[in-house]
This record gives sequence, C-alpha cells and structure tokens, in this order.
Amino acid sequence: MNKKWWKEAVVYQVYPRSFKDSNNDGIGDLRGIIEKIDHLDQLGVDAVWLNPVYKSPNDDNGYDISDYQAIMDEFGTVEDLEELMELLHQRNIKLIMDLVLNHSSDEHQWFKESRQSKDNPYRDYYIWRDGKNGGPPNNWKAFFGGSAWKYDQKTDQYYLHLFSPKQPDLNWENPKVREEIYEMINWWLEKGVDGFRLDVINLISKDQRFPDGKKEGLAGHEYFANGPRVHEFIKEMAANTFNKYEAMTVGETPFVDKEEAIKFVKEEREEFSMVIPFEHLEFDRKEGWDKITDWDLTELKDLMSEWQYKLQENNGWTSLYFCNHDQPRIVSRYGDDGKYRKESAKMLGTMLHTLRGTPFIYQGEEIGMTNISFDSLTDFDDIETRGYIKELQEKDQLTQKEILEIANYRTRDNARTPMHWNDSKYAGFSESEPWLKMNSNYPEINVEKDLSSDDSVFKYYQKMISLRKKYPVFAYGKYDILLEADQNIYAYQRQGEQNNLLVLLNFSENDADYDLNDQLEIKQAELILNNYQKEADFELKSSLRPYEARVYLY
Ligand code: TEU
Ligand code: CA
Repeated sequence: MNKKWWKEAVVYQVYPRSFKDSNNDGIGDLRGIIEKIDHLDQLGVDAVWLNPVYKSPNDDNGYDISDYQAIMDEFGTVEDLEELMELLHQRNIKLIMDLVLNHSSDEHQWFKESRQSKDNPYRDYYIWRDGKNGGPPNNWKAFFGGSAWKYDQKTDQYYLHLFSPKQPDLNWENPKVREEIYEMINWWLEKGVDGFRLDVINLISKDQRFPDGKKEGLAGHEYFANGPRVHEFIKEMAANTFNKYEAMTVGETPFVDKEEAIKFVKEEREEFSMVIPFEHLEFDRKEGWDKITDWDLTELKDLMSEWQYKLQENNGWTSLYFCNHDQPRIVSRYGDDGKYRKESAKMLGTMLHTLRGTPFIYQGEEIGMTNISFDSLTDFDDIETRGYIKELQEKDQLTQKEILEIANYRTRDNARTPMHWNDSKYAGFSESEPWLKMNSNYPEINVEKDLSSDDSVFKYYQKMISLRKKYPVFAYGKYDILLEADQNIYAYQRQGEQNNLLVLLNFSENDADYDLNDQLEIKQAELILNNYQKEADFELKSSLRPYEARVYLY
C-alpha cells in the first residue's frame, strides 16, 4: 500500500453559491470563502473542493460552463481565486477544483460556432446526428427528464445533451477537443491547483452506433456510461495532465459498481486517485425518484463491505461521503433530524471517518444541517427537481400535495440552502435576501452555537478529524466486518500496523444489544470516540444507546 497525502486527508466541499456572501448581493462568492478560511482551519480539514466557479449562465448552477478559463461574474475574478488558493496553501489546505468535461454550456464559444453550419470547424466538437422517423436519433433519456437530443433548426440536426439542453455533450472522439481540454487543465495546474473532481467523467465515451437503450433505468445508459473508449480517454488525459503534477483526482461516476470502480482506481492503472460511488445513496430511491422506499441496514452494510473488500484486495481507493450538493441532507435520510439529530449526525459522520477511503464533508454537515421543507412547488430552484415536477404533473397520477412531499424529500435544494453561520437575519450568510430560501431552523442550528457548546456536532467532527491524523490505522488499516447479520448495528474493525480500531454504530432509535465474544478476543480497549457524554466501559457483550457510535483503539 503506497502512502499518499490524499489517502490521509479529509476533504471539505464548498458550494460557493451558498457558503458566504461577501458583498451582500444574496449570492455566495470567492471573497466570502476567503472570509471563512478560519472555519476550515479550525475544523482541521486538509483540502477544499469547490463546485464549479467558472463562467456560466447558471442553467445548472455552474455545471454549464461557457468559459473554462474565467470565473463566474457573481463569484469574483481569477485573481480572487489565486488569492484564495494562496491563503489556503499558507494553512496547508489544498485546493481541488471541479472539472466539467462531459459537456459545456450552449453559450460556450465552441458550441456557438458548432451550431452555425455542418462544415463549421467546430461542428465535431459536439455530437450531431440526423433525426429518425420524424423524431430524435434514438431513445436516450436525459438525467433531467425528457429526450437526450435537441433539434436545432439552423442545420436540421439534433445534438446530444445527457443533462439539460443548455449542456450539450462534448465529442471526445475528436482529438482536437481532447487536446484543448488537456491544455486548459494544465493551465490550472500551472497556477498551483492541487487536484480535480471530474464531473460525470465515466459518461465521456458514447457507443458510436448510438443504439436504442434496452435496459431498465435511464434509457441508453448501457451505451453512454462506462462506454467503449472511456479508459483509453482517461489514461490519455491523466498522462498528459494530472500525473505530471501528482494531482489528486476524484472521478464522479454514476452507474459504477465495485467491479467497474476498480478499473478507474486500481493504482497500477494510473487513472484516478478515487471515485465517487452512488450505490450507497440509492437505497431509498430504488423504485425511482418519485417513490420513497424503505431500506434495510443489512443491505447498506453488505454494499459498503463489498466495496471495502474489493478495493483493499485490488489496491484501489474511494471517497467516503453521504452529503454533497446533489444529495438531500443525510441526517434527514439515514438518521433522525428530530429528537436524535445530534446523535445521528455524529454517528453517520463516524462511519465516514472510520472506513477505508477519503472522507468528504459537505458544508453544513459538520453542524448537522437538515433538509428544508418548501411550501410551494414554485420555491424549487434545482433544475433536476423542476424537470421531475413537470414530468409528474404531466403524468397526472399524483396530487400537487403529494408531488410537493416527494420533491421536498428528494430535492438537491436541500443541500443548497445557505450555510448557517449564526442566528442573525439570513444566518450571517448575507445581509440581503439569499438566492435560495434559508432553512428556518438556523437559530437552533448554526456554527456560532456549535462553537460555544462542548457536545456539538462541530466539536465532534473536529475530534474525529484530529484522531484520523493521529492514528494511521484510520487511513491504512485493513477492513473487516463484524456482527454481519445484525439489523441495527454496523460493526467493523480496522487492523493497522501499530493499532486496531473497533467501530460500533447503532442505526436505530432504540437501544441495541450486541455480543462480540465469538468474533473478537480483546480484553482491553480504549474508547477514543463516543457521541454520548457519559462514556461506556469496554465490554464484548453490551448494549448501544440510540444512534450511539463508539470507536475503540486496541
Ligand atoms: O451530477 C451527476 C449526477 O449523476 C446527478 O445528476 C445525480 O444523478 C443526481 O443529481 C442525483 O439526484 C453531476 C453534478 O454533481 C451535478 O450537480 C450536475 O447537475 C450534473 O453532474 C451535470 O453536470
Ligand atoms: Ca456575493
């Protein structure tokens, strides 16, 4: 096992639009992040990942880029970014940028040219096809609803967009596109950026026959996810860019299971440092976005274990996360955002910081922020939610109230409401009305409050992060599951060179008994982390309190 800084790191994700607004226009910005570096430093994180800050018309909040080498007007300037990077580096915090390479904005110069004529030099920068039988070239569906093809009158052809029509897919088959992309990446690396998170990077190679999709789920995904040349393209890109700088790379990879994951992250293959898995967040949406399903802890345990074993056996690495800008708040999903908010937020955090991989904390998670509840369908900003609402209204099987309930549970806006810094109006995020509604619970849940209380979620995260730094077993220890069939408790050990960890996590709102006598022979162990004030002695047979998390060192 090779040691790497990013295997020992904890990453903090900043969604710039909602982190801190420095000039009171209601929108978070780069100077706002600069104002809050102390918060990151205090928490103890090693790297910051910024969601896209490039020039963009914001059809999908920055994931539609119109200029890869300029900063979005509302966020600031390239100089602001350089200053932020410099200040982070002074505190030994690395900067990870987001790279959106599967698609650009339709307002990018390349696309403006491309749509002009069939013989424009930029035509093949995008994916254009003739229609079929008066409709689109095939049945592929877009992630945000509807067909993945959009008809363009000017040249009487369709272009492919796996996301919104304002996000046309780039044509990676064209070597000129690849060269331009590599040049742009190197421009950022030369500025000193330490790594990248690569948006839906496993979608860049499409099956060039463009057949109709036949599998269940998003139509066509078997032909555009993990496509024929995906590893060839990634190897070429890595060799020409990241690997020359030893940059950290995080591939975002929907439709990837543990077998596919290995192909991206097995160290010897020199593709990515790690991937962003999805399967562990799909338990409550197995039957689709519009149906909330019950789930079972043993399923989550099995899945996490399979990934853990597969990766450690194959010398591969992964990111560990529950929250990001696309996911509703985890405490409202797998935890309890009422009575046991603090306990369950800490317990879920413990899982992320004690498994084998690199933990990613999403802004607000460190204070246990919860989902929001909008009163009206018109409150939603998220383009994905608006797409689904439209589809559900057209299907006409659910009432407006039912649609509102589902949208509130699912919406990505849950993660995107402004950060809670204190209990003043607009929570210290801004002095003007924010771009998205605030969660009304900010007077109870905010950073200032957490800093002044000993048993806050923030203080617990701080402790967890410092423990990871102190004991290499957190990063490098071998994973083994315990109490495999238990329905309430997720238990595992990590075996390191100097010490071992025993982790016990109660996912239920009741006390849960356990007996490890058959599985472990430990007499003494030190409790190094516990989310209850009154700490428990070490016993092989005992009971956990509701949402209790314990980490023992031995
Ligand atoms: O997300 C890709 C992706 O898979 C999401 O669409 C995800 O399936 C969905 O949001 C879950 O509800 C990335 C970005 O993280 C996302 O913000 C962008 O909208 C998307 O790519 C397009 O760039
Ligand atoms: Ca601002």
